[in-house]
Amino acid sequence: DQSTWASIATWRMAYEGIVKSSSGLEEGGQAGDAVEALIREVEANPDYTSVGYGALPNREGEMEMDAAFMDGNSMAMGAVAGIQHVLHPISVARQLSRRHTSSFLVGQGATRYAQVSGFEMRNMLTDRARERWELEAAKTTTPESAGPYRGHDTVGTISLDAHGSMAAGTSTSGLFMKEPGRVGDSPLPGSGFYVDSAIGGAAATGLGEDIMKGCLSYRIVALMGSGLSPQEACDSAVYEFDDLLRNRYGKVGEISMIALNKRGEWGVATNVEFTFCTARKGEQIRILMANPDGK
Ligand code: SD4
Repeated sequence: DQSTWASIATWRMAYEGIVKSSSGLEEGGQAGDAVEALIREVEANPDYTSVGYGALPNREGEMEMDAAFMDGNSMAMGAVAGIQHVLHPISVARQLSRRHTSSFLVGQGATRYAQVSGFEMRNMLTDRARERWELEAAKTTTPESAGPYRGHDTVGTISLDAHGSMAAGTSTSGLFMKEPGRVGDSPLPGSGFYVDSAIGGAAATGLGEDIMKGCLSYRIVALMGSGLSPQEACDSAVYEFDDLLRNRYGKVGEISMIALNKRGEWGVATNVEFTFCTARKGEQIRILMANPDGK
């Protein structure tokens, strides 16, 4: 059914964004616009303490954000890593995706690009974020002790529009108390996200260092391309890679994956417990919980 539209996104924090972007999809809007609108909603909300304004800073008390955007028709991809003082990293990533070269910028170069391109600049550190950093800074002494602070998550989303086009995006401030310059999976195509309108898309949340070892978003899209359902592809990618890392590396961090195919069917798998949001034409927008046992 070419007129089907659908979206899936990580975490409860995506709910308001999924409501907003669904009304655009309902009216015939584009998947890329839905992805950007959803993520902007999360980035602007200081109550969501892991993405955008009011998120949690690195070890030195500075906010460094990662974000990416991909268009599943043209395969155009843009990303930023370690960008600072920019309210909407997703919009910078999307604008970069329209370039053929220099479409993935890091650090000062990314920040400078956003500034000269007229993106809204802001001090992203709220008083509440600074207070939490001060408390944590008193305890954290080495980069190795910076772990995935609970509730410190990435917004990742995949949308299918009524015209059959798909897009994906991510945005995060990465791990709380991360080492300055640390980049997670979220801006890396194939790891934090991937989408191909002819097949479907996937996105990740969890410990980026482990997600990127398995290129899990690409793996899920490839498995869907070889005929697996989104649920089968997510189960296969997450559980097999979780086993592989446990056996060969000795440990594994949190890994949660979402997927959506070109028919609007979705899947999700996790090695911890996590929530996600879904929207599909003709159905109610839902917040759902997944757990390591699969259902
Ligand atoms: C990262 N994957 O930077 C992100 C953080 C995250 O749940 O999603 N945490 O590694």
